Amino acid sequence: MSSQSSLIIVLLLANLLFLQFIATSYGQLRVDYYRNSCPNVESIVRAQVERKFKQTFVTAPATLRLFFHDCFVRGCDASVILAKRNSTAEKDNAINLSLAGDGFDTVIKAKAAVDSVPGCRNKVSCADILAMATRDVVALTGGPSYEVELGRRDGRISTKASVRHHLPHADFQLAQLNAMFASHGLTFVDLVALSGAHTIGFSHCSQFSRRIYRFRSKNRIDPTLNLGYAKQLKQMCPRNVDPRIAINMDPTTPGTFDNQYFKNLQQGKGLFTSDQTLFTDTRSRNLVNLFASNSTAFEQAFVTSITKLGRVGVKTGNQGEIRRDCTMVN
Ligand code: HEM
Ligand SMILES: *[C@@H]1O[C@H](CO)[C@@H](O)[C@H](O)[C@H]1NC(C)=O
Ligand SMILES: *[C@@H]1O[C@H](CO)[C@@H](O)[C@H](O)[C@H]1NC(C)=O
Ligand SMILES: CC(=O)N[C@H]1CO[C@H](CO)[C@@H](O)[C@@H]1O
Repeated sequence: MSSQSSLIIVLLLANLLFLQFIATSYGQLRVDYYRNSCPNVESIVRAQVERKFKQTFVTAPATLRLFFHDCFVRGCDASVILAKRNSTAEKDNAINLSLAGDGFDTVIKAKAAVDSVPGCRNKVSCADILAMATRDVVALTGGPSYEVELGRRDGRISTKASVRHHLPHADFQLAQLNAMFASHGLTFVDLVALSGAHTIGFSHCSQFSRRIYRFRSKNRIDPTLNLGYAKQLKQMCPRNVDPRIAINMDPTTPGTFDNQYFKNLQQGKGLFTSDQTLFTDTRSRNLVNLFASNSTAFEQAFVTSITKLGRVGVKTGNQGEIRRDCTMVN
């Protein structure tokens, strides 16, 4: 072998080693990430989530939505939980005004429980606790159980301004929703499956009042809305309603994580434009029909998609930190 070709081989090997190094330092999430450092972390988190869920049902939708918002803004790094005294953090953005406090509280209580176990202290990230708590609330409300990937590190940056272009709005149509999900590496199937999260939880009237009172700036009701449902919505959300009033997003089985959301869409009972468009638009209608008719298909798709959501922009290895207090950088 010439010295030139052995040099090439050495360089190739070095290159491989370097690639390997990059692969491990950016890492992959793993279900058994805390096996040695905090082996009981999942049961510790679950016990706290169950306790809080027994105190208030809102624990479930609030935690699930918090996870979504966290992952869509700067990746799943618990940046949404950071607070700043001057109200310039992500959670201070208007769109987060409606994030129920119980989601934050769930993570903070679970973190305290984890850190009360001496071996686990300061070993488990707030981002992972939110991911575990999300899995737990889905199961607690009757949804599928799944293994949750772990190993996320917490971010150090949270700004109000970063929220604007990263979260979808209730008046988005399919193309806008698709574009936003695609920008986070999520597909059209992920969009439809994850929207099924609206099978639990609450919305303030302002999110859809245009659909029942001023559709396209006229004194009209959105024609894609079921008329009977629109009338009920008007009763629950009269003009000049108290802005704190929130109503069930799934009018049929509000307390259960099931595929009723998709059946509602078939009947024109999607609360937001962003919900109803999934059925109105023929490009996604077949998928809605599938999830409406086959709850196993929905549950499998949801698990796949929420696992993908949990990988969006994660920080691993030496990136970020393990926050000691979920509301503050170390
Ligand atoms: C597809 C685009 C989406 C849009 C436009 C959207 C929009 C909204 C809006 C406007 C609310 C009501 C907020 C309020 O008035 O309090 C809401 C609630 C909620 N969203 Fe979404 N969302 C979307 C996707 C998702 C996803 C992917 C998830 C989770 C995987 C999710 C989970 C929830 C939950 C659980 C609630 C209820 C929160 C509570 O009761 O505290 N949403 N969403
Ligand atoms: C708000 O506080 C943070 C630190 O908590 C600081 O980095 C930021 O510059 C402040 N922003 C304003 C507008 O004062
Ligand atoms: C429902 O979906 C599951 C999972 O995709 C599939 O295995 C099953 O055959 C479907 N059931 C029906 C009745 O189509
Ligand atoms: C849950 C939560 O922290 N909500 C905050 C959202 O932002 C407003 C200020 O813009 C705060 O008053 C809320 O407490």
